[in-house]
Amino acid sequence: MGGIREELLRVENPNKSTFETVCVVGLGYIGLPTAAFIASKGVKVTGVDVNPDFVERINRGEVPFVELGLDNLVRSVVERGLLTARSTQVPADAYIVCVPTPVRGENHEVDTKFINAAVEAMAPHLSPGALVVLESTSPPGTTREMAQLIIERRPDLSLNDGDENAISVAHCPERVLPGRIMEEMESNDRVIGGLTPRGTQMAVDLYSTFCTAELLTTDATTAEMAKLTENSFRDVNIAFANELSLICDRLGIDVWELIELANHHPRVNILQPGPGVGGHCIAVDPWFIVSSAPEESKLIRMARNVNNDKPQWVVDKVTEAIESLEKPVVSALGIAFKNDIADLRESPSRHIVRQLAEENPRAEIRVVEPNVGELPNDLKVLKNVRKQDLDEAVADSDIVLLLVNHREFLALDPSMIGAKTVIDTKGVWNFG
Ligand code: SAJ
Repeated sequence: MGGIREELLRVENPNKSTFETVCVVGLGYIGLPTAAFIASKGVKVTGVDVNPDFVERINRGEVPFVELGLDNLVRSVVERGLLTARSTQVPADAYIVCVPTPVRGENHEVDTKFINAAVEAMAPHLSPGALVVLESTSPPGTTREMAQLIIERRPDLSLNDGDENAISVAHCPERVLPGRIMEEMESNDRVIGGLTPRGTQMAVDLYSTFCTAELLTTDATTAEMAKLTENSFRDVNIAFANELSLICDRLGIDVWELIELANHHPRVNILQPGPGVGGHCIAVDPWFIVSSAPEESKLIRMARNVNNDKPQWVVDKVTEAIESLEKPVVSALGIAFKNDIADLRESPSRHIVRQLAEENPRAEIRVVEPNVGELPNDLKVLKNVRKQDLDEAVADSDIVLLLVNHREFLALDPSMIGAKTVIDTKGVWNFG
């Protein structure tokens, strides 16, 4: 049954565009590469962002954040006149909404204010036949609510396939891994769910302009849930690894050796413990499932809490290690949310540095982060925190705290460590 259903869900990639103009709303980590990939296929793309600095820089062919290889693509489509950034929306055949969907409040509900603002600005430009795709990660039901908002603003339009004045609406969640966007944008399978069959088919046509992988079709609500499920799966599995790291620390077992051994079993594949889970996706999306079905989401909620508690556990470990030192110096290696990127959002390492400095005012924290020019403001304001180069920071410190497995840290010369205390939250060094 499952196999047959899967066959039915697959849609052949027609690889041709029926869209002459596309408007991508939100030019962040997802919107900008999406806009650039579509433009690279010869479609005229307008990218829209509320940040005037982003608009200016993109129109100069620059990428306002770090993503390997994206700068060449953006430069080329901007130079060829295929991608133009601006601060207001324009009439287009298709719209792709890639704005943030933060969580808010104690119940961790979604805040749709950016989607709503995007739709308010879009509504006056919509014509019958247009397609609107929501890419932003959202709780089940959000795409339908977005469509209803459009109709409230434009009662002259319809959501029913076949009506002369119909527009189409679909959800197509992004799935690319920051740091590998250039490869994954084209080659990751996509889940596409329209509110109507025509919405699904139009979105398949749009994404097939640049995505060479399978375009799997379903309804909008299942597509929304699929994305949340993927990230929750990872969160739950990382929580398992993080919980193991606490258990092993208590029992005097090397958790990384343990995981390596257990992973030799043909049906076991444990992820890696770390200082916590960061980024704007895995640390956030599971809450959308919890807030949609709080009674039933016991494991998903627990996993979130396990991962959220890990940074404080690391802070406590370092605090314990510096207790006997009069003027302790700690080198904190990495404040990005994961390796080899410059993204500091929801970063457990950044949180650990802040907490450590605040809880231990007599300690000096030397932060090493090769991927950013300067410290973010929340760390800059702390008197006992400053940024330093790797070699100097390690040489000056009593405790070396590895928080992110950046390539520069993996290559550290073990002789630099000597008799210093090492707290390796990623299990990448073997200096013992
Ligand atoms: N982490 C661990 N242990 C691991 C793996 C990851 O502690 O074994 C930590 C990382 O250090 C980081 C966090 O988890 O702090 C998340 O990193 P990640 O590389 O697992 O994922 P993201 O947040 O960069 O990207 C995820 C991806 N989702 C999945 O892998 C299911 C990506 O495909 C999504 O597009 C992205 O979320 C998103 O935008 O939703």
